[in-house]
This record gives sequence, C-alpha cells and structure tokens, in this order.
Amino acid sequence: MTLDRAKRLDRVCGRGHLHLEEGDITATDVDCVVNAANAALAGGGGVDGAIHRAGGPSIARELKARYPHGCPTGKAVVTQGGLLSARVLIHAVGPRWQGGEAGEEDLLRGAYRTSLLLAEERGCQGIAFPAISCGVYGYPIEEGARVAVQVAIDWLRNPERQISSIRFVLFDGTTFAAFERALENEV
Ligand code: AR6
Repeated sequence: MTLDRAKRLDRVCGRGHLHLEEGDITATDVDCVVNAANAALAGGGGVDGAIHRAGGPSIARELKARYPHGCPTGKAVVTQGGLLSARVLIHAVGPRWQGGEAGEEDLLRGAYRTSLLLAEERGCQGIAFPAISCGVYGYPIEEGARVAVQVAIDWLRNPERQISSIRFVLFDGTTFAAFERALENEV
C-alpha cells in the first residue's frame, strides 16, 4: 500500500490533474508524449534513445525532413508518434546545466511551456513529460523538479488553457521523490 502510493501520485490542481508516476514514458498511454531531445534533433541516449527505439524510424525521418536546422534550446518541435501509442510527439530541448548562471532556469521553463503550447495547438487534453534536462544534461534534480512542477501548476490554474492532465513519468525513485517534494512545496 505504502509502496504503491510512493510510486504514483495524483493531485487535483486548477482545471485538472497533475500526476506523478515512476515508469517508462514509452509505455504511457496518453495523447501526447514529450521527448528530452538535443538541439540537433539527432537522437541520442536516455529517454530520447528509448523513444526513437519504441517509436520506430519514421520519427527520425520526420524530424530530418521538417526541422533540418534542429531546434533552439528552450524550445520544442512536434512530430507524429510513430509506433508509440501517443498521437503527438513533442521534442523539447532543455538546457545543459552549466552552474546555474547561464539562463538555465528560463530555458528549462521555455522547453516545458513550448511543449504545452504545441500540444494545445494540436487539440491535446493530456500530456506526459519526462524530467527534461535532469539526466545527461546534468540539471540538479531538486531544481529541475521545482521548475517542472511550477510550470505545470501555473498551466492548470490558468483558465485560458485547455490541457487538463499533466503527467510526469519519472524513471527512478530518486527522481520521483524529488518531484513529490516539489509538488508538496508548491500546493
Ligand atoms: N522514460 C522516462 N524517463 C526516462 C526514460 C524513459 N524511458 N529514460 C530515461 N529517462 P535524459 P536530458 C529519464 O538524459 O538530461 C539524450 O542523449 C532520465 O533518468 O534522457 O534532457 C538527448 O539526445 C532522466 O531523469 O535527457 C540529449 O542529447 C530524464 O529522463 C540529452 O540526452 C532525462 O534524462 C538530453 O539530456
């Protein structure tokens, strides 16, 4: 019982729900999934590698054809979900952590917010995010969790927005716990 509750958390927030869960985002059944990509949109390790493997080669083909110049850090682009169950796949480019004085927080906020905007443009009601920048890009997890949770709460509390379900799918218990603390501190 305690274990289950530690792995999944659902909070009513503003117009909808904010969920936290521990797991693999490629297995999440949601209309829109967000990938943590790089500025070249070239694929890589971490969640990016997992999404390209699970979603198949059509994703890389579409990225290359539509966004040959990549995507700036702090922004995001959209493709179809390929073999994923998600209809919409968003490739968000978070910042590399450089010590915190290089505008990392604004860039991370931008990656989340652009993803939410793109999802709404495509009529999505629900969206699933990984912990953008908190792996290979080295963003400190407590800070990264705080930014992610703040953006999500602001979005769900804004009556002019449409998305009503924001889900964070977190790959390990440490990341889940950091998001749980961030959520407790914000609501
Ligand atoms: N589902 C959910 N979360 C995952 C999964 C998964 N299947 N796999 C890893 N994570 P990262 P970044 C977690 O490194 O820091 C790539 O090479 C992981 O534990 O995937 O934004 C790109 O091509 C961590 O908590 O993304 C870029 O070059 C979080 O996802 C670079 O890494 C993000 O870790 C982007 O680095």
